[in-house]
Amino acid sequence: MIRRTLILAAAASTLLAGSALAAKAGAIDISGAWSRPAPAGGNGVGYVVLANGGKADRLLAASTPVAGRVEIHESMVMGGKAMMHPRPRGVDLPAGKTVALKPEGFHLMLIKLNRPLKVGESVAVTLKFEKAGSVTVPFKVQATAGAAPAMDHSHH
Ligand SMILES: [Cu+2]
Repeated sequence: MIRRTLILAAAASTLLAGSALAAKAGAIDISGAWSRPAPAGGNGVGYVVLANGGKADRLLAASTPVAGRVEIHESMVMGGKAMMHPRPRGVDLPAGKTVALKPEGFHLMLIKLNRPLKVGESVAVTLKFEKAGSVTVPFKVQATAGAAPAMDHSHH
């Protein structure tokens, strides 16, 4: 696992000069991983783009040393109100398709952060795929995704 992570990190830095935000698990290209600043004891989020160049797969779970656990959620608007629902079965990654975990859609929820997440740092999140196995990816902590509105995660 450690050896694989090192190889992936080296490959990512070679392929994307200046960016350590891409990795690969099997046929799945992982890019654009980011998170938001959040206080210790609170919940953080994780967004990432998964491009599946192989057979149908699934994002099953995720974990990180900075949170007690990670859940996969889906945001949706119901009756004009933004809500989130756990997706215990994970996220389908159809063959040849790109699925983005992003604000107002699927996201990782980093439950009960054991330390604050600060803008500019990266947190290691391990993504577990049904077929492609596990890979650890740095999620860059940044204030915004650009036009994306801030989401309220306080109901957790
Ligand atoms: Cu959530």
